[in-house]
Amino acid sequence: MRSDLTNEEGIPLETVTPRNHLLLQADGSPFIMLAGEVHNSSSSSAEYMEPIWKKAAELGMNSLLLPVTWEMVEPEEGTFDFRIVDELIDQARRYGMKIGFLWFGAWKNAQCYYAPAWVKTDTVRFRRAEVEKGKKKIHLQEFHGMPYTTLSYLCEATNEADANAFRELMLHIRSVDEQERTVIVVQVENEPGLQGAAREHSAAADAAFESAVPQPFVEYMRGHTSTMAADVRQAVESGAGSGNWMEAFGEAAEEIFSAYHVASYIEKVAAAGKEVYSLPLMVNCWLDKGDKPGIYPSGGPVSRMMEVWKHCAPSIDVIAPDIYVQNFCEVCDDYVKMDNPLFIPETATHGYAGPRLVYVIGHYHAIGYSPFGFEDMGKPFTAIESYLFGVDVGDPMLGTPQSMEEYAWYNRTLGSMMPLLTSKYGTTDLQATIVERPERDTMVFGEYGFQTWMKLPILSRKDGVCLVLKKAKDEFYILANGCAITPFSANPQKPHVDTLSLEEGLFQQGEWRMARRLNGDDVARMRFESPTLLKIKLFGYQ
Ligand code: N0T
Repeated sequence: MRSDLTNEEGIPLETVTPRNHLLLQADGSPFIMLAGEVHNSSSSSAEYMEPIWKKAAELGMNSLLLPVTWEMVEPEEGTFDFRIVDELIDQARRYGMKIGFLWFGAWKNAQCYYAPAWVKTDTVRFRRAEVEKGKKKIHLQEFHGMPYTTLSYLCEATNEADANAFRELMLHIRSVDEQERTVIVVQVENEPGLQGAAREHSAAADAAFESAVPQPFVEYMRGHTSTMAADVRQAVESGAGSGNWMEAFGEAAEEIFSAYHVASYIEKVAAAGKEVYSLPLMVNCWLDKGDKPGIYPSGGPVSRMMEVWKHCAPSIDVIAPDIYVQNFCEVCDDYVKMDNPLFIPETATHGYAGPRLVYVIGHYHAIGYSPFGFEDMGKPFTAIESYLFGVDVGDPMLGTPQSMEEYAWYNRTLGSMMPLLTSKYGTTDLQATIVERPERDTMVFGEYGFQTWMKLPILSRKDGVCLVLKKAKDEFYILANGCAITPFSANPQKPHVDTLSLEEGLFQQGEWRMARRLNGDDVARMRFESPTLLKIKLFGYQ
């Protein structure tokens, strides 16, 4: 009997706070995107996409994240061409899948790669950012001298043109898809922000930075310090409470200034689209890793600027992290503050991809998870991928691509449980543990609990994961891999537990189908070395 994990009312101490989890809908029901994001150039051609849809289907995915680019849909100002959008929607329907479109507008990885030629060439009307005084093109030292330029977040004309194109895109999607709803979410821009400096340095930017911060914004920031990153909070609290950006926000002023303007820009784009077709909208970010703003895109929707973004961009429903770093769970923790639903639009395709998928659904009740460049899953990593994924040859999980067979099993199994899973979202009836968090190896569900073991002398796996869903007070579904499980009682009146039945099986058309009845050694050890779905019934007694 373990009572240490519940409070006096018997409420588990580690609870899931209800959030806006059921945001995404497909075919009239809540939907978790078991997705993949294609490489940047794949979705510019339906023909090129054909085998990629096939691979997605083989991988058990239910949706894809696909770039739609400004340069392709508005090649000349005011002339729109949505053929590629229609073709992608047709393909998705043929494969029975949903789409999240990624609007590659003014920003793509903090640059303006995807702005149409008529925008790129009119540098007077569509001003570039001055990263350094008088310099619109610099070479980023941190990225091997990579040339860098981007559009100014202070340029009205760019903002209007971008918003107009996005409105046309959303209008078009509505006209072809409002009935079927193949497109269920849209990401506005991609990893926005400014690189090379914490803020722009044109004369106009300097003047804006010197002028008074809108007072309601200062007050909002001072009223929202409880969720802020420590250094941001300190800067905001030690600020003067009014005045120019430096006076109001001290050390954090330049990043907050950029976030304010980037978020306000994107709000205009998002609102223009939402007004004509109200789909859930998200933004994604290039993470900060303790480095200075400008090394990561300054003003981008990183968790340390989430307070700014939630205030300035109310049309954005989700702030989503692109996670290639190894402290994956810590990053997730940062992105569920302020009731932000967890959506991972990009992550690495190495060996942790599968267990992390299970964990984000079980623990964070994530609404979407999508390995990036999934069309290469199963192939050896390229040099660029090794760099991006932080591949460490000493860690076989990082050095090895995710097994496709296993990933497909996870997707299919989670997909088959969709209505059950979503019915438990926002409640403590759905929990998970993962090998990456050995200190959180226990789950309590009212009268019963489960202790999971992922590192034992006889079992030491790096992909251990366990998701538990409470079906009835003494009955549970368990999705497990690389772990051993011990059920226990959390009821002081009935401290002992027997396992009445343990079945291995799967869901078919929403019905549980037993494949094997497990007992004897299999109940004694309850150890699962390959992905397994179980149904267990427990009995507590004195
Ligand atoms: C991602 C992807 C794609 C220290 C990179 C991650 C995708 C974009 N950017 O392959 O380009 O479209 O959103 C940026 C992370 C850079 C970290 C630098 C390594």
